[in-house]
Amino acid sequence: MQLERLRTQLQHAYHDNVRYTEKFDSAGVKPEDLQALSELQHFPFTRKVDLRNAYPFGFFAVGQAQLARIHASSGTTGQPTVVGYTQSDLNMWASVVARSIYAAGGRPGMKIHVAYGYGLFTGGLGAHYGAEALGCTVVPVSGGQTKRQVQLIQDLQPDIIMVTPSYMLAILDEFVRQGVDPRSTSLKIGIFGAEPWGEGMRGEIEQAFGIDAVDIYGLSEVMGPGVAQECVIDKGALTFWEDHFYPEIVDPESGAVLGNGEEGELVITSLTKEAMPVIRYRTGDLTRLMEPTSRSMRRVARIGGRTDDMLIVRGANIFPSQIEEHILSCGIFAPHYLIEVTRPERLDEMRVRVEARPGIAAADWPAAARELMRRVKEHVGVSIGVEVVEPGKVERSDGKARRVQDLRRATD
Ligand code: DLL
Repeated sequence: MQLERLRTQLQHAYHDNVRYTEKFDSAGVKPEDLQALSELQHFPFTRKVDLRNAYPFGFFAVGQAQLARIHASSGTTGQPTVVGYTQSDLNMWASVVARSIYAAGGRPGMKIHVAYGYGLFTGGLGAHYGAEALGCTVVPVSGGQTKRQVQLIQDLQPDIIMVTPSYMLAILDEFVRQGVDPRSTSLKIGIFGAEPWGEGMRGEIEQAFGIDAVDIYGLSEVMGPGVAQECVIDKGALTFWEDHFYPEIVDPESGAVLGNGEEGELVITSLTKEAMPVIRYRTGDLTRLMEPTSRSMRRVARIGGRTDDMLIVRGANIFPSQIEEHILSCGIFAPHYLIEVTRPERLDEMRVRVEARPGIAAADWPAAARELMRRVKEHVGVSIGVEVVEPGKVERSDGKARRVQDLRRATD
């Protein structure tokens, strides 16, 4: 089925979008050349910069009148990219999100509080229509107004919340501030994504709310949330919805396709999209492919970082998620932090500003800071400075959190 769909998708891209015609022609490949899935590796990559250069509609493969909706990527790493959907694309999207919610433990009739942002960002509306397609009751709250989020969770009694993990932490703060026990709510499941979050963060959220926290992955260029989903009965990796999205893992440097189990950059080809087929899209996300378990499709490991948020500090490669794991394993610090990288003289310096958990005496901060420095030095291989601040002093986000401030570029 994948092969058949892939051949049709390549035909559609090649014949209905001039940029793909040019790309395929200059690589000397034709859709009908493809006889086996593995031959996809001979087709050219599509990169974010290609989409940017074609801003806004240059990668669309249907006429405007056939478009049912337009979204745009969050633009966290530059100019946004615009993406389009036909009605059939929207139906497919809703069906994979419905499947994702089901794998997360959701069932028809359950109530879902959606606190992903509604608007051009794909999170809110993507979750919304998937939840409706599954037969759930949707509460379309969107992000922000944290006090009201807490109120609505208490009053409307949702079973599931869909939100970025960092905004879930802001909601947690608000529960604590109001003196309401977060374990007393009706919530059973949280479906978190749109940014990296590690096992430490999972433990933090599951414990605080008494819920199952599962991971949802996706990106606007490919569709939005619901490209892959962690099953609640089998946490640790995400089932990739391979009937609609074909995954490859490539070496980020050479672009060579890597084997199952090897860590590299995730490349995705859509199999059934109409408005904007994507062929070998370089996601920038680092992961590896794994064998299926509870469901028949292959899985991907949780995404700990992107090729472009890897920090190179004094020659060492570091992902913010690595620092996060050590922050949380200390037991003294809250999951609110900002990593600042500077180059005051000729050498890079990395400083972590992190909040102490409420109730930890300030007298205990210096020892905890030293312990964090020691662990990071030992396990990540880099010396850092640690500044411990009071609870609430690190800026909260109501969407994707900003974890890194790299001030080196300004001084280069
Ligand atoms: O973030 C779509 C989405 C919405 C996914 C809600 C999940 C939930 P973009 O704004 O285009 O789309 O950003 C996509 O976010 O390439 C990853 O780098 C990152 N990302 C998304 N989900 C995860 C995840 C949405 N579960 C970019 N873990 C992707 C780690 C994630 N990173």
